[in-house]
Amino acid sequence: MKPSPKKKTSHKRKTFYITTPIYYVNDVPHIGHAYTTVAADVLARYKRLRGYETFFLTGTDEHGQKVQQAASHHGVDPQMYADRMVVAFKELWEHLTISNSDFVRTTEERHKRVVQAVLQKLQERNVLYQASYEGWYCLPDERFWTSEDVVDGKCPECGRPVEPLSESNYFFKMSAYQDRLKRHIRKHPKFIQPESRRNEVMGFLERPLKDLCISRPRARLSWGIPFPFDPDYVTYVWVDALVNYISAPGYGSDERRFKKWWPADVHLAGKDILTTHAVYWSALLMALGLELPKTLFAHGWWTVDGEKMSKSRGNVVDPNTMAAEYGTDAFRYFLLREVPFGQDGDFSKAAVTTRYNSELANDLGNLFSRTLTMIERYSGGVVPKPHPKAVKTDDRRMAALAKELYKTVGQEMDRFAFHRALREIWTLVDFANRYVEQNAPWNLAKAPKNQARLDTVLYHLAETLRILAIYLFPFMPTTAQRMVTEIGWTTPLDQAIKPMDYHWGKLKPGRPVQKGKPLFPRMEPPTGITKQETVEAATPSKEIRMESTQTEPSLITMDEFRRLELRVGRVVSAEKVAGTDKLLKLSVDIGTEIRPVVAGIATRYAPDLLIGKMVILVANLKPAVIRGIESRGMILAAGDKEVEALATFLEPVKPGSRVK
Ligand code: ME8
Repeated sequence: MKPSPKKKTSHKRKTFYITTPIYYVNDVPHIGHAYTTVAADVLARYKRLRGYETFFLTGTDEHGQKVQQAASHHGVDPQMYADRMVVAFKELWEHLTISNSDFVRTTEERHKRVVQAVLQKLQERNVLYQASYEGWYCLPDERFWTSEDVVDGKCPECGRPVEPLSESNYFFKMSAYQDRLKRHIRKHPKFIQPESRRNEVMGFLERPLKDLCISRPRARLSWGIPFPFDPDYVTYVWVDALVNYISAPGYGSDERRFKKWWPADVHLAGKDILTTHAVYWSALLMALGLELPKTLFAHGWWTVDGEKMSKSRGNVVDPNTMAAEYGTDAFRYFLLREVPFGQDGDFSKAAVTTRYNSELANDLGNLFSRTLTMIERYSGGVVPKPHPKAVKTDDRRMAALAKELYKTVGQEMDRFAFHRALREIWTLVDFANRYVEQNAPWNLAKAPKNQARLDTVLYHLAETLRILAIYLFPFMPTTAQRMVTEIGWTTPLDQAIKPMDYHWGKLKPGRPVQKGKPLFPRMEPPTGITKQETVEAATPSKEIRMESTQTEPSLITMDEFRRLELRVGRVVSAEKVAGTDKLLKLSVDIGTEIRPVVAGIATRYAPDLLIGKMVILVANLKPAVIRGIESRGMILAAGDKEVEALATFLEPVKPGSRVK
C-alpha cells in the first residue's frame, strides 16, 4: 500500500490592504480629510478584529504647483513648507486615534525612487511619447483641459477660470487601455463602488479616451520629481501621487512585501477624485503589468450648515476642534452614522449634539452606567454568576441577537454601509435598554428569593455590553476599550481577538467591575437649537429613571420613533403561502425596489383584492425568513387579535414616499 500523501496545510494569514488619498499639504486638514481617514480606520480596525493582517496606508501629496504656490506665499521653500504642514496631518491622525500602518510622503526618497522607476519602465514599454500640447490649464486643480472640455472659459471640474497653454510634453498612451478598462469594470462589479460611481465612470468611458499629459517642463514648475531620462521635465503631480499606493508597500524595493499586499483591497477616496483613480490609475497599472485594486470606493461630499465648505466663506470645520468639543469617539461615530457612506452629507453642530445626546449619552452611555451601578449595588461590584434555571426567553433572545451581530454587522461593513452596521449594533443597545426596564432589577433586589434571577439579569447585561464593545471598537476604539476594561474583561481590542471571544458567555463571573466617569457626559445644545428640539434626548438622573420606570408605561422618544422607516408601498402581486391559512406572500413596490413581504392577512383578504392597493410598509425591519420565504418588511393593519383592516391612504400617494 502506498503511503497517503501528507496533507499540506496553509497557514497564510488573510491580508487586507486599505488606502486613503494622500492629501495636499497646501493647507491644514478639515473634516473632509478626517472623514475619509476615519472611514479607512474603521475598516482597518474591523478587519484586524476579524483576524486579517492589515496594512493601512495614508500620507501626504507634497509636490506640484499648489504646494509650490502656497510655500512661496508663505516665503519659504516648498520642502520646508511641506515639513511644517505634514505635522498638522500627523497630529490630527493621532488625535483621531487613526491606526495607520505607514505614512507616506511623496518627497521621501523611497517614494521618489519608485516614481522614477515607474517612468523608466513606461518609457521602456513604449507607452510614452513627446508631443506639443495646446490646451487650457486649471491652475488650482493642476489639470489640462481641451477646448471641448472647457465651459465658458472655466474649468469643467471646479468652475474656476482656465489659462491657455502651449508646450512640449510627455504623454502616456492612456487611450490604448480604454477597451480593456471597460471590460474590467464590466467583469468586476465590485471594482468601482457605489454603483452610481461605476455608472459615471462607464459613461465617461463612452467617449474616446485621450492620452494623458504626464510631465511639466521644469522651467515652468520646478517642484516635482525629475524624469529619469529627461531632466528638463518633472512628473505631473497626479502620476507622482497615485504611485504612493505601490511605492509604500515595496514596489521596486521589496518584491516579497509588495506581493504580500498588492493588489490593494480598497482605495477609499472622495468622489472628486474618481476619474483620476478609476481611469488614470487603472491605465497606468495596466501599462506596468500590475493587477488593479480590488475596490475603489468613492464616498460623498460634506457641506457645512448647507453650504460648500471654503476658506472664503469662513466655514471650514476643524476636526481637532470637533474632537476636543465632543470627544474623538463621538466625532468619529457621528461622521459614519449620520450619512450613508457614498452619499453627500451636511455637517452641523446641532446634528452632532442631537445624535450625541440621544444615541451616545442616552442609549449607550446610560445603559452602561446603569448596568455598572446595579452590579456595584446588587452584586458587590463583581460580575454575577448567571443561574441556568433562572434564564428566561428574553435572556435567550438577547444572547441570540448578540450572536447574530457577527453576521449582520459583518455584511454591512463588507458593503461599506457603516451607518447600517451601526444601526444593527443599536438593535442590541435598544433591546438591552428595554430589557432593563422590563426586568427592573431594582424590584428584584427587594426580595432575597429573587437573587438568582437578579444575578442572571445583571450577567446578561454585562455580557451584552462586552459584546457590544467588540462591535463598537472599530468606530469608537477608546470608549470600547474602556467599556470592556470596566466590565472586567481585560482583552486588548486593538489586536485580532479570538473567534471564541465573539461568543456569548466569555465574560467570567467573579471579576470585579470598575465604574469610571460617564462614557458620554450630556451636552448642552449649541446656541440656536431650541430646547424643544433636544427635549426628547434629555435624560433625567439615573435614580429618577430607575424609579420612574416602575410606574410609567413604556414611552418612546421622538428619536426612537424617527428610527422607524415607514414607506408607502403598492402591492404588485399577492399569493397564498402553501400550507397555511393565514399567510400571503406579497410583492410591494416602494419606488426604488420591489420588496417581498409575508403578511398574516390571508383570513381577511383574498390575494386578488390586494393588487394595486397602497399600503404602509415598515421598511427598515430586519429581514426574516417565514416558511422558507424571505420577508423584507411588514405592512401595517388594524385589529386586536385578527386583522380587521389594512392601513392605507385617503389621497393618492407615490410608492416610496415617507410616512411620518
Ligand atoms: O485630491 N467632503 O488631495 P486633497 C468629503 N492629493 N471628503 C472630502 C471633502 C469634503 N468636503 N474635502 C476633501 C487630493 N475630502 C490629492 C489626492 S491621491 C493619490 C491624491 C477628502 O487634499 C476626500 O477624500 O484635495 C477627497 O477625495 C480628498 O479629501 C481630497 O484631498
